[in-house]
Amino acid sequence: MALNLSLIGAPVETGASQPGCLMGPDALRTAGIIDVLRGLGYGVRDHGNARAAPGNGATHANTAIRNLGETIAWSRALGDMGYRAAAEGELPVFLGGDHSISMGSVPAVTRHAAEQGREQFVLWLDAHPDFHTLDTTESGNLHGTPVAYVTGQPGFEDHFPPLHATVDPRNVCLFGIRSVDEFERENLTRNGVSVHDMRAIDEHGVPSLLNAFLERVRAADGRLHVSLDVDFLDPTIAPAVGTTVPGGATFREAHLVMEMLHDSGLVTSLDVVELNPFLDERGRTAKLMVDLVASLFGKRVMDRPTRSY
Ligand code: 6HN
Ligand code: MN
Ligand code: MN
Ligand code: MN
Repeated sequence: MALNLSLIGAPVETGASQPGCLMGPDALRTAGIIDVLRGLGYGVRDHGNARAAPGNGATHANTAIRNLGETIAWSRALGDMGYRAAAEGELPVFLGGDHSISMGSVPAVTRHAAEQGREQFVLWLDAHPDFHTLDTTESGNLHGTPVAYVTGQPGFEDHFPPLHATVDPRNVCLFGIRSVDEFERENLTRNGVSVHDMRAIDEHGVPSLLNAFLERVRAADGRLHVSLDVDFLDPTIAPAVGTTVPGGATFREAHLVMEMLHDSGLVTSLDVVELNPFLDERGRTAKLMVDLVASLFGKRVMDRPTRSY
């Protein structure tokens, strides 16, 4: 792992149904993310919160879509910032913001990977596949679309920034999934996306499923982007998200994922998304997210003081 981390605040809520994710980056800072990462020995550069140009009023034939112009502007701004951080050799950490921020972060790192002749892989830790296109989303919430956009599914090209390189859908691993819309189900299978739903995690456990994916990344000498949605976690431990789904990852399952990612040495960029501090209980979800990030960057059980959230 690179030693310098670039924190990019992405105060975005245009892709979500409820307001509040705008406060996500500041809540993660309040929960101590910078000191925790410095304490683990990293150089941390906090770029502060990004800003986007005003939305251009873009519209779409699918009239359910909300905040299209604003979300396009965010994807452009974060795409530029993220690419610069990656090109400078830093490890970008995108602090969301709703999951539409990945329409900037993933294209940014995928562009950098392509320029280095490296293959990009994506581990998507989420209750949802986020595989709608602009034509299929019924909620109109664009946080349900980033995986489709970054893998080059049709219909984004007239609207969102052109992709310098797409992610091969077979290089995407969805992990923790338990709420899939009909269109997503069919199209995920057709595109060869790996889907490890909660049933698979119950049955096989985190290690065998995650190790198989990490081995593929290693064999390809790939770069690995991790996108961590708060709703990957069970709502009983992580209430601060607008799209809770019961039956999510437990505290230890989530930490184990992070610990294995650290040990792999493969992670080259990260999103922390969907934290809605307005829905939190005394900061417990924000603190849990920071603790999970700490595990991903090398904090171990033996370093961990006993603490409750
Ligand atoms: N997320 N599939 C649902 C929709 O509205 O399209 C949920 C999307 C959730 C998005 O959790 O980032
Ligand atoms: Mn998501
Ligand atoms: Mn989700
Ligand atoms: Mn179109």
